Amino acid sequence: MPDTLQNYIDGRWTGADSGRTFKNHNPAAPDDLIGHVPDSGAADVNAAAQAARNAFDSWRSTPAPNRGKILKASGDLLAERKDDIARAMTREMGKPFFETKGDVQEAIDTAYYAASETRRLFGTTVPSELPDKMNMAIRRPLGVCGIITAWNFPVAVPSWKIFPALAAGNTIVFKPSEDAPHSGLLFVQTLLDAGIPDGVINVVNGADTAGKALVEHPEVDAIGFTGSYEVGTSIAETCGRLNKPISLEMGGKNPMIVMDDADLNLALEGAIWGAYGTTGQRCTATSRLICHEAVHDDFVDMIADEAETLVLGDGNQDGTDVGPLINEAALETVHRYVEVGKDEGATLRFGGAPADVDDLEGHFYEPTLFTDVTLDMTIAQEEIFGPVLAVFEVGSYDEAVDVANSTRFGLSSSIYTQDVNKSFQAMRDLEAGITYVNGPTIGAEAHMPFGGVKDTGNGQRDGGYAAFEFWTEHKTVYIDYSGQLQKAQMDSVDD
Ligand code: UN1
Repeated sequence: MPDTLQNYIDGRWTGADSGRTFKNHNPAAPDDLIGHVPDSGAADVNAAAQAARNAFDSWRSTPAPNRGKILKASGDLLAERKDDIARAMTREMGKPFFETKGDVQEAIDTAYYAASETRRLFGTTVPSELPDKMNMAIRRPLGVCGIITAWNFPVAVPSWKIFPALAAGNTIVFKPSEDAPHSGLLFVQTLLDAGIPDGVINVVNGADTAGKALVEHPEVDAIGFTGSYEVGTSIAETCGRLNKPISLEMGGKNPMIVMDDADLNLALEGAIWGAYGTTGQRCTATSRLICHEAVHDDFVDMIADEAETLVLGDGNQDGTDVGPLINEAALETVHRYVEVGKDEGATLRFGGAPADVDDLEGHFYEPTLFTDVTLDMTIAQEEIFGPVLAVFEVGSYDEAVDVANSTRFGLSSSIYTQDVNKSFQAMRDLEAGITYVNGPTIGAEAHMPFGGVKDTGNGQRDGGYAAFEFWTEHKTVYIDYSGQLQKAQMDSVDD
């Protein structure tokens, strides 16, 4: 008997006001029904936003280190429940157990990082222009924050936004992805068990209707979004009209450059896990390999041999390397891109078809590689979000950088080289929010800024102190202890 999942509003588990639900399946075995999920609408969002508003005063007035204690306890409890949450996450969204454990670990790291930051949350004190006067700027929370996230990192990515937002004194309405609601609920349940007070975090499940109502709700002061470019920019338009701050993390088309002097065995592991890990369903996935002509043929052969050893299957089975795509629509999209790649003249070196996996009806797709890719091709430009690697052959570092920078996205990037000068040039030259040297394009750490340039984002960052810069605003305070009216501009005008 599958579970009925619920919303969490004002300290209570509840269904959608309309009574409507949708089904949540295991992508490795679609007959495995995980649960019925509330299909929420404006009434549910309204109740959640009001609850978050009512809880805001008391939460923001709680001393920040006390908020930090609850976040620390959340991290401890996530660590205790790590395997259980990871098992449920694998069942729900398909990536292998070793990867879902990593997903929960990112949330644990973020909890500890955000908890520690509650003892800093530094503002600034600066000298005044005037005698007997002090100036400072302190950080304040934004208010009620709406969090809308994708299914591929269903605990880590919400945690990147929710923990710093809570640490800073905001309250939350969280809409997990409709493709991974169970993981989101297990995450929130853990925070509640760690002591987050009623109303401080609320969960509204659903799809576009719930998301739209959340963005438009007048009590929601700011939005954090991770997902597609199309949805992100349409939300941003609404936020622009309503004058709400928004932090956007959207697509990637992440290049890995392999130079002629690279350690090819090291680069091989990076390419395999960057391109085919998580079935390519990361915004940081390595989707373009830019190979120096001196090593191109050998390196492509190495990838072909290694990719053959990858075991596709149910991520909860020992030995599985690569799980399914998230749903049927994703499988169709990936396959369509592969067909377009062939039509436009790229050479399909291996893969290129849905994969049969014993006894499983899931949405499996073969690890796929195209060579002879040129910049004008669709597979060179668009985010496929599947296990498809497009290989370019280049003659020089400058050409490699030109190819790397010739997309509209700019999230992650990587270069494999032994040349220290080339490494530093790449750090400078690659148009991306993240550059790895001798590592794949994946593997962000919780206390570092995470996000991208160009069409990947809007200048905001998750992760590290940068996240606090988004989830707080400054209040500037002047304290005059001279006992008289001092006029800064007038007194200094003659200087
Ligand atoms: C994402 O795909 O949205 O750096 C996030 C990484 C992971 C996070 C990916 N830690 O690849």
